[in-house]
Amino acid sequence: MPIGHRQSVVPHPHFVSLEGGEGAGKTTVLNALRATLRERGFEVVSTREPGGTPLAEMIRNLLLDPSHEPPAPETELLLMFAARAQHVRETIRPALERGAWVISDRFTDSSYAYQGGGRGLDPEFIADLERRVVGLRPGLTLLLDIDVEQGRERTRGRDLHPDRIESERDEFFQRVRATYRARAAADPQRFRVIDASQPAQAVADEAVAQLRAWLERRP
Ligand code: Z5A
Repeated sequence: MPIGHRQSVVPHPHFVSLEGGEGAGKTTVLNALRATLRERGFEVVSTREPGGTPLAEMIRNLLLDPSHEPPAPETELLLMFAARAQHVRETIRPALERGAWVISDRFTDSSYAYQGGGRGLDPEFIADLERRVVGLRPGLTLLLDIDVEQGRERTRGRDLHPDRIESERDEFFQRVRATYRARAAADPQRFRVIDASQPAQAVADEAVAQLRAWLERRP
């Protein structure tokens, strides 16, 4: 089959993604999930998007750098998928094929939320790229859902120099959040929505409980 011809997106049970807006607390949750899987003796690869390989991290720097002219929405989307293609081929697929678990801080749902919902790009265009370039989706996606203002308040002290996407206005992030919630509602088999306004420990505990339930269903 020619490269890029792939027409399906296949879920993998050992692939977990974390999604959510700014300040949702993905870092704490990722650490808790990784510890839970390691306690059970699994190899775990934790990674992030955009990024996860040296080349994809370079694309990340390009994407988040506020010093050049703003990319066109299509440029932003295609760079996200360029990084993802590399990430899937170099990091995620090899890990899954050798039997490891993969936890990714963001994956393709971020493109639907930010470039689709936020920038207004056609979700069918994104779905086509997802089929042709990625061909893989997580078995389990935890959406850390939080009010935009509350999430931004958490990162305000940290972000003295906000990156290009962090500098967007609240309305952009409202559209991102609405898109995430709509995607979760449309695919309850894969998504678990966690109230990320709770204290960090409560959010992590709920995420670990969801992972344990997933492990029981899919050893
Ligand atoms: N992006 C895209 O547009 N399209 C795509 O396809 C992909 C990504 C893959 C990535 O940058 C940017 O790229 C992102 C989406 C876009 N843009 N934005 N905005 P990133 O990875 O650097 O950005 P991020 O994922 O939003 O990182 P973040 O703001 O750091 O969010 P987080 O990882 O969920 O938060 P955190 O670091 O775990 O916590 C943030 C702060 O809140 C920290 O000080 C914590 O101590 C605090 N915190 C966390 N949880 C709590 C609770 N529960 N209570 C109180 N305080 C808390």
